[in-house]
Amino acid sequence: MRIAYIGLGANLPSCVGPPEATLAAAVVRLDSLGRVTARSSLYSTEPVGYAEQPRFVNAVVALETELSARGLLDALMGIEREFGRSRANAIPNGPRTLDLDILLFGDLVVSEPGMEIPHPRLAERAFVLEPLCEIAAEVVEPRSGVKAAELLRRLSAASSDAAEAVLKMPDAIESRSANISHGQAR
Ligand code: PH2
Ligand code: MG
Ligand code: MG
Repeated sequence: MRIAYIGLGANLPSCVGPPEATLAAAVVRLDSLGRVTARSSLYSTEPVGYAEQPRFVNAVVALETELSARGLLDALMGIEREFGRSRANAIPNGPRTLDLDILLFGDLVVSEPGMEIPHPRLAERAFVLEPLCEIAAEVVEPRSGVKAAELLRRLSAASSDAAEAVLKMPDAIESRSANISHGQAR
């Protein structure tokens, strides 16, 4: 049993509604892969990497699972497809109905075609580090040996813009749509 930290992101509506509703529904699907033990707030974030697109909604969950890294990655891509994600003709870093990324998977380090764990751009992304620190500030990034809170502190020191572009959202919508409560669940 390992704990995976999964990054969720969306900036296009899906079959279940706006990005907030997609993320709430995706958390319920993630729970079927093991047990979601913590979830962050939703964050409204400025697009990174490709500017001409809507703002994203981002969040991070902790998932306890028996799946292998490859099994988890395949399951995440299956859930992305359920919510209308298509990789055909997609713009790199462009708009999407749902993105599910393995950020950390216990202390596992994997470098294989199509699968890089920890997420290679974790330390550069406030839209990932802010929600990750909300639920697991002490978790260690195993390549560097540095805690999430320290990665966020360094990023904020290097670029105050990055941190300012990430805004915590009020949680009225998410708690109406999902019965997995905020923070430490069950
Ligand atoms: N995902 C990307 C590229 N840029 N920007 C924000 N704000 N949030 C994302 O989830 C995101 C992004 C590629 O996966
Ligand atoms: Mg991504
Ligand atoms: Mg992805």
